[in-house]
Amino acid sequence: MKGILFDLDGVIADTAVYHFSAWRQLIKKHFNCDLPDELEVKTKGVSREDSLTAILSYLKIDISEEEFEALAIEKNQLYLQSLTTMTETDILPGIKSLIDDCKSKGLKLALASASKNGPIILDKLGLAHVFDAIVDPSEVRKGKPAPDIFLAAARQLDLLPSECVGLEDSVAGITAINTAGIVSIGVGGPELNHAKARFETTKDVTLEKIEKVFKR
Ligand code: B16
Ligand code: MG
Repeated sequence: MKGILFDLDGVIADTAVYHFSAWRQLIKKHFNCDLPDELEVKTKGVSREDSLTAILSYLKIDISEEEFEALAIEKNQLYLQSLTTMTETDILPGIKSLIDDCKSKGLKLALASASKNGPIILDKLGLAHVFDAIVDPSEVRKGKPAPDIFLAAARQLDLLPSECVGLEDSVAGITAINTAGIVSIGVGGPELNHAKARFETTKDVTLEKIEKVFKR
């Protein structure tokens, strides 16, 4: 094991809830509809545009390309508003020590997030300097659940997929890691049972446990 590929929202920071709450506000304002909880799983790890497509298709709403673009921009503005008070204290429990342990063992670290806001968030969390590679999701051909972003992360670290482990909180993300031929570790509920190993919370994920899963 030579590299760890981190997802951001839901693994490094608890931003998944802000994403869905921004979608909820937006859809309420424009269409006066309430989004059910089960739609959150479908938007986790999925790009802004793919999330909006999934939401509109669930609501059976058809809009023009211009309206689609305007909604995506407005959603991002709402999301960014919820990040204004974000600081280092918003790093999820156990993640800072996991990163420190990886660094002291000489492991390479990459960020494989679908979020175009990744660099802003890492900056707010004081983690901008930590990663050896940060994949730009707009440079990747297909988003999660396609394997592209994790393959790009391994490539940018100069590693083979088989030398890496990927950490994810989303169904789409675990599928992406598995399809890339990378050892997957899920952080979250039983919807992530397709991961090689799964932990309920970030607190439970230590380097020692990751090493054990990799050797299994
Ligand atoms: P943005 P991750 C993903 O981040 C989120 O899970 C997903 O809900 C969001 O739609 C996507 O980023 C795009 O984010 O609108 O900020 O570009 O989990 O892959 O780190
Ligand atoms: Mg995530």
